[in-house]
Amino acid sequence: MSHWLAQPQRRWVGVILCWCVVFIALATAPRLQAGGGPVIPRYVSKALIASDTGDCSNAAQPCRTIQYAIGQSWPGDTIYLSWNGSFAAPSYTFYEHVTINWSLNIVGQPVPIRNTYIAIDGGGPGGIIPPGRVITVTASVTSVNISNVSIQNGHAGQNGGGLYIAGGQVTLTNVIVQNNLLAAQDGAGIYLNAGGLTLDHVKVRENSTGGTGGGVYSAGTLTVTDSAVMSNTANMGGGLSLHGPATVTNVTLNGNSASGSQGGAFHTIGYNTKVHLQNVTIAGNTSQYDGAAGAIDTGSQVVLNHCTIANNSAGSAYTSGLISSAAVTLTNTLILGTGSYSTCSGAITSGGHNLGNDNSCHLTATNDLTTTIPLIGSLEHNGGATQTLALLPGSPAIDHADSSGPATDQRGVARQDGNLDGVSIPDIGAYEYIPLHVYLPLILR
Ligand SMILES: [Ca+2]
Repeated sequence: MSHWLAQPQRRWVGVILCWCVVFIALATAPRLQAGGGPVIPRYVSKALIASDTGDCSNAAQPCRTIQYAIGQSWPGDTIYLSWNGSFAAPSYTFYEHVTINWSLNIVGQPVPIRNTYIAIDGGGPGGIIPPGRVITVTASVTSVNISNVSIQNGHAGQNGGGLYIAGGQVTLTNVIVQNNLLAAQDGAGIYLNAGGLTLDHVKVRENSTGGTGGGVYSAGTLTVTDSAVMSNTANMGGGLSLHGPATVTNVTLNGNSASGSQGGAFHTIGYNTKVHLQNVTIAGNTSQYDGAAGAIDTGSQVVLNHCTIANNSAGSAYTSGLISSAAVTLTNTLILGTGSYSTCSGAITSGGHNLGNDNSCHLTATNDLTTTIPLIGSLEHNGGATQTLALLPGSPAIDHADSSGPATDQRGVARQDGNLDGVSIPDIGAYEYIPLHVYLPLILR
């Protein structure tokens, strides 16, 4: 009996069926970078039971390395870095060089216990793995969120010692970026090449390079909130090196140093770059080179509202506060220089209600105070997420600002009536003075 299809036709049907099977198999197989897969939690631990087998989705059988778990993940997955369970050694370190190629959430667990944390460590000089960058985020990501970890001891021979971001939107929450080291490249702590970076409740501290940007080098869009940039060093831009737009709110930059020039706390480059600072404290930063600004050196449009700039220093005899070669606007800002040289130099416009210790900051607008002693305390924890410089009783900054700023100060304290005259008026600077209320005892009749 002959088949209803001739031999050549049967061969073609077979080929088509085979391709259909292949197509269906491809369409239904997990595609790691194509997106659209189910969001699955992945677990990584270095407890004894952990091993790099399976897909890391079973919390009772975690994987051992972050990079293996990333290889198992789908875009949008969350990778949990678990605690090892020991109260004797609650801090926990993953020694790895991690590359993130697609959108992910990486969460350290638990939330830090008494100042301990889970760390991702790049090996550093003399570390237990060869030194390298800690985390690389490639340009193919859309969104990466990293929380509750320390990114530390990166030691790369390229830009970005702790974290390099090629593109996408990256958010760090409750993260410490510390002790990352470069020889002469840029962005010892973090290098943002393009895209956006948000830092929320982040400490960027003690990162160092002989290049530019000790804490963060940003060529993208940078947003910093409720965070501290402290004790970083670089040749230029000790704390921050800003080459793109930035919004900095409720932040302290302190103890950063530029060994060459251009800004102990931060510098900006690019006239069309706009940088906004609000409720920001800039204290104790240094530039060691003559002709450089101890605190801020700007080549961009920088707008400061309710900032406190004090106790910064520069070279043997130069500007300790602010140098502007572009356009800076100061409003409700307290700026106090050190040494015998001027506090400010360059193009500065007053938006009013500022306080300066000399006449160099172009404070000629409504209600500006010049050659005024501000009466401030030293940098310390006064509440809120960051250290601040408190206004002392009787400070002329109290109740002398306007209401163009936010309703709260850097700590989250409401702007209020400081001299108890019944009128609520904000104070100059990042700190709002809380008056001592005296209640007379009730007289019983
Ligand atoms: Ca007030």
